[in-house]
Amino acid sequence: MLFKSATALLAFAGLVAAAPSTELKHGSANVTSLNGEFLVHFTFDKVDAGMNITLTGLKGLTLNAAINKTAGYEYHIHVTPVGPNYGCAATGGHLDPFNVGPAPCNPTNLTSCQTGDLSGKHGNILPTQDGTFPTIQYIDTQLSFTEPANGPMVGRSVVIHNNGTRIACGDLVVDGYTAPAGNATTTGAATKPTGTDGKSSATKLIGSVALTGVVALFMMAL
Ligand SMILES: *[C@@H]1O[C@H](CO)[C@@H](O)[C@H](O)[C@H]1NC(C)=O
Ligand SMILES: *[C@@H]1O[C@H](CO)[C@@H](O)[C@H](O)[C@H]1NC(C)=O
Ligand SMILES: *[C@@H]1O[C@H](CO)[C@@H](O)[C@H](O)[C@H]1NC(C)=O
Ligand SMILES: *[C@@H]1O[C@H](CO)[C@@H](O)[C@H](O)[C@H]1NC(C)=O
Ligand SMILES: *[C@@H]1O[C@H](CO)[C@@H](O)[C@H](O)[C@H]1NC(C)=O
Ligand SMILES: *[C@@H]1O[C@H](CO)[C@@H](O)[C@H](O)[C@H]1NC(C)=O
Ligand SMILES: [Cu+2]
Repeated sequence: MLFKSATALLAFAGLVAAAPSTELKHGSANVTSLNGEFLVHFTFDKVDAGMNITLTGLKGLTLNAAINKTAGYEYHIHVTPVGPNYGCAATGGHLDPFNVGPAPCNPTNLTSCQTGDLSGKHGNILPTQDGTFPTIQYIDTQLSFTEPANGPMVGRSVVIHNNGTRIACGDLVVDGYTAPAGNATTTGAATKPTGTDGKSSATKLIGSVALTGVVALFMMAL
């Protein structure tokens, strides 16, 4: 009798739990600079092993740009959405629900990596002559649309840097996700916004003065 009712209760609980939720399975981001000269399309698909991520480089990551070409482009999931006019500064720090901090990520030891440090774990994007690159694809085992409770991958943004400077950003839009009422930003805890670029703001200012072209235009827009 007890067994029977427990089974019924479990079945009922299962129905209740399954019915109202839209499963979050797919997200995407168009990461661009203000003037649109720089564009990378990201997709995020939930798979058994984690998150299947693709980057399609549409334009702008050219060898001709006034950037540090050796460094290539670092990119991360940042905690808050992009501000008005592609305000990449509004995106806060890296998604870091386990408070790893900005120390270098060792991709063979994921506990040393911030969850949102995608290039730390999977490598920087390298510039090419025409500014496009073959699609990059990998599976990240740490990211999830629902876990951990204090730092899921919803309500976030993706930011691309060169040599620490934020050069492009875009909101990470997850199909079926609605931000909590009255809160268009995030659902969870995040890292401290300071220091995550590995540079002081004074250094960034000096760097931006030296840069020209798309990067300089973008920094002016900030
Ligand atoms: C990205 O850009 C494409 C093409 O303009 C558009 O269809 C899509 O809705 C955009 N996605 C996001 C998340 O903004
Ligand atoms: C990940 O995405 C790529 C590109 O869409 C696809 O070819 C591959 O089969 C996917 N991997 C898994 C495990 O779903
Ligand atoms: C890269 O960053 C370093 C250290 O912050 C700075 O000294 C250098 O000028 C930067 N280089 C470029 C090309 O932006
Ligand atoms: C360019 O970036 C590389 C790798 O981060 C760094 O070692 C080098 O010092 C940088 N060069 C300049 C001129 O800033
Ligand atoms: C992995 O990284 C963590 C955090 O930095 C560190 O405490 C731990 O010792 C590292 N493990 C190995 C095997 O290197
Ligand atoms: C929105 O979320 C942030 C981060 O969790 C929180 O600090 C803030 O109070 C929330 N705002 C509203 C209006 O709920
Ligand atoms: Cu970043």
